[in-house]
Amino acid sequence: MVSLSVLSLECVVLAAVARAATVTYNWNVTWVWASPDGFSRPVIGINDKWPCPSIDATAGDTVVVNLQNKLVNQTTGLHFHGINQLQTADMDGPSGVTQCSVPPDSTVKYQFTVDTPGTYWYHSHNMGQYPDGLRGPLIVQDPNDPYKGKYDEEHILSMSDCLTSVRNMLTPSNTQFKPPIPDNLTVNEGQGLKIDFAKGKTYRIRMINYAAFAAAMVHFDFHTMNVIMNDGAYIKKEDAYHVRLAPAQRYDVLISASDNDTGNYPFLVALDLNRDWTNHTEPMIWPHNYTGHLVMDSSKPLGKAEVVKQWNPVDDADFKPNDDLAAYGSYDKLMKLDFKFCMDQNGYPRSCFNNLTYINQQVPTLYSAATTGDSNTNPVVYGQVNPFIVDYDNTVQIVVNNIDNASHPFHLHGHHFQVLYRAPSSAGLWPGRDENYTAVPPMRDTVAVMPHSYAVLRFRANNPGVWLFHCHIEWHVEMGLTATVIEAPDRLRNLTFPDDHIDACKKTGTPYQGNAAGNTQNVTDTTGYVTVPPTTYNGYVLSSIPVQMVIPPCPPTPTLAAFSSLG
Ligand SMILES: *[C@@H]1O[C@H](CO)[C@@H](O)[C@H](O)[C@H]1NC(C)=O
Ligand SMILES: *[C@@H]1O[C@H](CO)[C@@H](O)[C@H](O)[C@H]1NC(C)=O
Ligand SMILES: *[C@@H]1O[C@H](CO)[C@@H](O)[C@H](O)[C@H]1NC(C)=O
Ligand SMILES: *[C@@H]1O[C@H](CO)[C@@H](O)[C@H](O)[C@H]1NC(C)=O
Ligand SMILES: *[C@@H]1O[C@H](CO)[C@@H](O)[C@H](O)[C@H]1NC(C)=O
Ligand SMILES: *[C@@H]1O[C@H](CO)[C@@H](O)[C@H](O)[C@H]1NC(C)=O
Ligand SMILES: *[C@@H]1O[C@H](CO)[C@@H](O)[C@H](O)[C@H]1NC(C)=O
Ligand SMILES: *[C@@H]1O[C@H](CO)[C@@H](O)[C@H](O)[C@H]1NC(C)=O
Ligand SMILES: *[C@@H]1O[C@H](CO)[C@@H](O)[C@H](O)[C@H]1NC(C)=O
Ligand SMILES: *[C@@H]1O[C@H](CO)[C@@H](O)[C@H](O)[C@H]1NC(C)=O
Ligand SMILES: *[C@@H]1O[C@H](CO)[C@@H](O)[C@H](O)[C@H]1NC(C)=O
Ligand SMILES: [Cu+2]
Repeated sequence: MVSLSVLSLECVVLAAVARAATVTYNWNVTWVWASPDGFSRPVIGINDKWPCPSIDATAGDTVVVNLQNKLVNQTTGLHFHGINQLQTADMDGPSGVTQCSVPPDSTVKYQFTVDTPGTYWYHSHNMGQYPDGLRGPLIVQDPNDPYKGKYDEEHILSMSDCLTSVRNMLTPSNTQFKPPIPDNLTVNEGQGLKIDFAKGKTYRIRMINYAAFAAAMVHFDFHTMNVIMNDGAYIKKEDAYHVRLAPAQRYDVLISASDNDTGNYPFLVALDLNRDWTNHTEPMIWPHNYTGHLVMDSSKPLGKAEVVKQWNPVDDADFKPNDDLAAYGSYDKLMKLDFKFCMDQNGYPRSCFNNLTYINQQVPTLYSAATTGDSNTNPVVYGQVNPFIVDYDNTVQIVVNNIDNASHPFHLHGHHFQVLYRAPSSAGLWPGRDENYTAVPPMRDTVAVMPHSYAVLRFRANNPGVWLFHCHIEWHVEMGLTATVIEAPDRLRNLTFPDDHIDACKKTGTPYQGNAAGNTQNVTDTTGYVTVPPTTYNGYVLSSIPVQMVIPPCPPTPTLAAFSSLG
């Protein structure tokens, strides 16, 4: 385990009030046949089952996941989305960042404390792999829930888009940066969700968007949602008729069965593939709708969801944090990120921050920070991972200028950030003046930035580690839309890492010390750095499903035929 010299006061207080337990999961990552959208296909599951199980813990608990990779010839790994990993930066999970990817037949242990209650999720952060199925809920219960007593039951409502192939996106011919378009939509990894709904009861619905590409709109017929939490941060209760979840976002909402409720109430989830849902002058498409039901009387018909003529989701930038925490004062460090699509040296479509695309290096970035001594404050040692060095306790302002014509959801690891301002579509670039920001802004871990516009975020650098900031559209991650926060490098020197994590590197001959290329003698010597993005795309490798998967009987379907033609 990492041991850092910092301890957050908040964390100590929380840990003291909760009776901390350890919850342990022994998971083999395995291929499984499933048919989430009616077509049978191999997916990545856990212990030969899919959907993947949830991690259930209480604030203050220690979570242990013993993960064995049984994917035969694919690497893997897990990231715990939204968990701050305070003092356990090496447990965050992204491959090439906080660990080496886990080779087949290897086991690694993840161990960390969950100090902040809320609705989170875990997913592979390796080779664009989570759209193949390796994802699940991570729920941290709160003994001191401010909404305790305000609801009777809770349910998870996850949603995902379904896709068959992404390879055609990452070819030189794709000069328009066209994304792969989802074929369908699933809720709770399947179809036909019914939630029992009883008079007089209030339900907490924990919504999680697992999608690789699409946002989702949600509406409940005849029932108002009271949003109480966004991305694991409590907000003051806010009424909503529609909510929009960008990929990776979560909302916890309360829904009450009123006294006059008698029937069954449909709810609608619609994939939002539009560039800009706020721009009503653009034609909108809604190609995939899903209807589920709140069921009060199963002898009555379930009913069809009402047609939503225009989606008007509640504006999450207007939410108020429940703890009234004011915006952090003036910042010490500015991370200004101009995002646009770009081309690499080989003419492949990529995504750039400040004209540079993220390129995975040989040595995981955290391992470089730990083994390059005083030089770890020099961005040169990390290679082209768009590194930003911030000092301990700095207030950091992130400005994202979205120069693209679609909205993109940006996610920061290791922190909740404040959303000081999200400018409307077509507002242009950040003017460089800090004016008109929200005094008491909402906090979350993923924010949708509008097209041709910008957002201003702040966080307090009180969590030494190496944390990614990236678009959560999985294709854009593969295209390099990532920056790296090197937080408090002076406190990362000489960190030690668990043997099983280092063994994962040794097994594949991956260097785990020194600069980005593993140079330990002269850490500013950039020889061996990866400066050209890969031209073969290994993520989402449906074509490399091991042969033995084909042995179980499975009806030939159009989708399967598509798999085999990928090879
Ligand atoms: C989406 O999934 C539903 C339920 O399995 C299925 O009925 C429908 O045909 C699918 N749509 C497409 C476009 O594949
Ligand atoms: C994981 O696989 C190993 C064999 O490699 C087996 O012994 C073990 O029981 C499996 N664990 C679970 C939880 O299925
Ligand atoms: C939006 O951007 C895409 C990709 O850069 C481009 O193909 C498309 O023409 C743009 N659309 C508009 C309306 O500018
Ligand atoms: C129940 O009554 C309330 C208050 O009159 C009304 O707002 C609501 O729409 C009713 N619900 C249904 C399902 O008719
Ligand atoms: C989905 O629902 C919207 C209305 O909310 C409708 O305009 C659209 O045609 C529907 N799409 C399909 C494929 O049924
Ligand atoms: C990116 O490149 C463009 C065109 O060369 C240039 O105008 C712009 O200033 C560059 N942006 C940054 C942040 O370096
Ligand atoms: C809305 O879309 C239209 C057509 O693409 C575009 O011309 C206009 O600038 C957009 N408006 C805003 C506010 O983004
Ligand atoms: C702040 O608001 C004022 C008044 O609406 C406006 O004049 C000014 O341009 C705004 N500043 C920024 C940076 O948007
Ligand atoms: C880190 O280890 C090196 C080599 O053992 C040692 O010289 C240095 O003092 C250590 N630094 C810290 C901050 O402990
Ligand atoms: C380390 O490498 C850099 C870049 O190649 C070079 O400029 C520098 O002189 C080297 N330092 C030593 C001590 O060799
Ligand atoms: C995995 O195995 C399959 C055949 O079983 C092969 O086609 C594929 O290339 C392999 N993938 C990798 C990444 O080695
Ligand atoms: Cu994106």
